Order: sequence, then structure tokens, then C-alpha cells
Amino acid sequence: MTPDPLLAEAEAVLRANDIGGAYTKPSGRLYPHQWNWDSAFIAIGWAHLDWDRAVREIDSLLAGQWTNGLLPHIRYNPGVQEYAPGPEWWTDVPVRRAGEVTSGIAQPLIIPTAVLIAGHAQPDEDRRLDWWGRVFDPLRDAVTYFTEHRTVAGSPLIVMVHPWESGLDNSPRWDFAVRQGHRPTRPYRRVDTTVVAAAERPQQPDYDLYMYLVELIARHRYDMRAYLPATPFAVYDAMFNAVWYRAAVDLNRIAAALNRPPAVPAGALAAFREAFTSMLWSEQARLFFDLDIKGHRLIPVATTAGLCAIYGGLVDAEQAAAMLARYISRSAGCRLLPSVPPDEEGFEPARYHRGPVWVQINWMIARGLEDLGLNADARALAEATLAMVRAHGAYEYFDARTGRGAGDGQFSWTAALTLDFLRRPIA
Ligand code: 2M8
Repeated sequence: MTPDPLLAEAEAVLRANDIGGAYTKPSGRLYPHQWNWDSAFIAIGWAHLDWDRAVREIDSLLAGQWTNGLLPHIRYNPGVQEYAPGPEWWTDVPVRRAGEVTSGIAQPLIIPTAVLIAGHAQPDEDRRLDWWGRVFDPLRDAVTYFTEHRTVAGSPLIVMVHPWESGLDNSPRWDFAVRQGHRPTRPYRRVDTTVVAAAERPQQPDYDLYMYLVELIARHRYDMRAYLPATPFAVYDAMFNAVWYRAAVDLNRIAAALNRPPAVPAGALAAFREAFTSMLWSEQARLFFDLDIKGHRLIPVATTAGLCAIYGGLVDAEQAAAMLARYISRSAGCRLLPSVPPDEEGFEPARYHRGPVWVQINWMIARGLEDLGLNADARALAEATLAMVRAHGAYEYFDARTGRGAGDGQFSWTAALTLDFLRRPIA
């Protein structure tokens, strides 16, 4: 059988974005540094091509870890200037290793799950366990950073403090905060709209909020207990929390393989699960919503983030199937899955996280469906995703109406997860 040409295309994207064999930039032009959840997905792709390269991807991400365990959302390459905001906005970051240059916020914690999946791609058990043994402590610190520094008022849910932390930056879920009109005190530059069409990127009021919060976080010296009372933006993000939960469960699997105690005890996971459903589930929408902690209210905006409890393993098969069916029934006329359904007020089919289809989200939901035994749904989603990449290329995202590629091209996680779908097909 001739190999699927998509395999070679995806491999070429990862190789083209490989920076010195150490980290993989997310895309050709827009994102030159190392991003947190990008690199986790990318490591899964590398594991199918070159296992040692996957290990280096994770090592280089872990090199940016802070003394309190935080794995920052960007690990800057000091030799590169073509991205804004640069590290000058994130002063005095408490990195473990002198000389590391990072941002001061988190991103969805995919890394423990990626290390579990990439580890299983290594058939030699000794090599796999050696690697897991070496990265276990930093991963445990990355998981428990959130329980130690990001919980409030007795709830076990994790507080997210910046739209960039969500990874879905200009999601209409954050419009409530954008509308408050916050602005930074200093002027800032944007590079993104010189690289891709402004119509596919966040707008000025979104960036004003991002930069306002960057200043506020840096001014509080990254001390979340001091920052939280002062910020207008603190949410329980349904996806961020689902991803954290799965990270904790997957790290516990690694701990079991290493004969170590669990990173997060079973009782804490059960309490988390209970809180997640009781605080974030909307029976009416058949979806999880986010909670605005400052406003003491659910944010009633449906997006794929609300489906990620399926990836997290926080719902059973029946609930997952019902959530997915409702979401798809709201998405008529769209490629699957639109990041925002077209009947939502904030829907824009080609603007970044406000409608387009994203491969990493489809991958998360498909893998979650597969874990629940919903293989036909999982396979249909994987096939729809691959068809789009096959037709249009490894784009950052895809117009929800037409499937046209949007944002930057040569996108690493699109390529890496395409490889994973092809090399580890859903049964
Ligand atoms: C996008 O975010 C960065 C800021 O972190 C940006 O727009 O400059 C998001 O899609 C984020 O989820 C992603 O990790 C990053 C790199 O792909 O780009």
C-alpha cells in the first residue's frame, strides 16, 4: 500500500518548524517562540517520527519552569524579536534556571497527557520508565501549582486569570471583560495583523484587555493571592479545568507505572469532579459553561470549550453523546466542530476563536469520545478533521462555513495531531 501523502506533508511541517532540534515553533511566521500547549501536542506528533525528538520538545518546555511550579505559556527564544508582546512585559519572572526568559501566565496543561501518550509510543519499557522517572517531579509541580496557587474560597476548581491562559484568546466567552474597556498604561505594538489578515485575528479592544491584564499581573509580581482581589478577570474555564483534571489523572497513571504515590490523591479528584459538574453544568444548554468569579455568574456562551469535559473524562458516555448531539444540531451549515455554534451572538466563521474549526480541539474531543467507547462518533470527527486538512493544508484554523484554511499556514499542532490520527487511528 502506498503511504498516505498526508503523512509526509505533516512531517514536513514539523521539520520546517523545528528550531535547532530543541523546540518546535507553532507556525511558520506568526509564532516564533515555544508555546506551552502547542509543544505538548507537537511532542505527540514527534513521538511517531523520532521519539528522542519528542523527549527534547518536553525537556525544553520544562526548562522554563518557575520556582513555584508554573509552566509558563511562552518560553521565549531570546534571539528572536518578531513577536509582541516580548519578554520586556514580563519582568523578573521567578524561573528555576537562570537565563530562562518566559511569560508570566499558564496555558491548558496538556503536557502530562502528552508525556503519557508519547511514553506509550516507546516500545522499550526501560527507556519509557527512565524518561517518566526523570520528568515526574517537574510535571507533579506543574499540576500542583494550580491547586496551591489557583484556588479560592474552598472550591477545588482552578482559577484562570488571563484570556491567553485559555488558549482560546478572543472567545466570545470573554466579551464581558472586553466590554469593560480596560486599557494598559503603556503603548504596545501588534505584529500579528501584519502577518495574517486582521479580519481573522482578535480586535483592538481584545488586545487592550490582554495588555491591561499583563501589566496588572506583572505589577503584582505574579502573586495570585495579591492579584485576584484586584483583577476584573478571574474565571473557572470549563476547558482549562477539564484539561487540568485529565492531566492529574494521567500523571497518576505515570506515578502508578513508577510505583510512586499519586500526584493528586483520589479524594481530591472526586471532590474536583463533583464541583466541576455542580458549578459549571447547564442542563438547559446540555453543555458546560464558564463561571465569572467576580460577577458570581455562569457565562452563558456555548463554545467547544464546554465539550472538553469529554476529553477530561468528566462525563459518562451517555452525557457525552447528548452534549455532542446538541452541539452538532446547533452547527447546521458548518464544518465540524465550529468553535462557536452559528446561532451564538458572537459567532464569526473566520475570526480566530470565534467560530473557526480547530484541529487540536477536535482531536481532544475525538480522543475523549474514543476513551468513552463512542468510537463511531470519534471516528466521524477525526475523519471530518483530516478531510479539511487534506483539502486545504495544515492551517492554524479553518473557516467554519467553507473549510478554507485561515490564520497562519504550516501549523505545527495541526500537523502533529494529523500524524497522531493517521498513525494511531480510532478503532
Ligand atoms: C495563540 O495565542 C497567542 C498568545 O498566546 C497569540 O495570539 O499571539 C492561541 O491560539 C494559543 O492558543 C496558541 O497557543 C498560540 C500559539 O499557537 O497562539
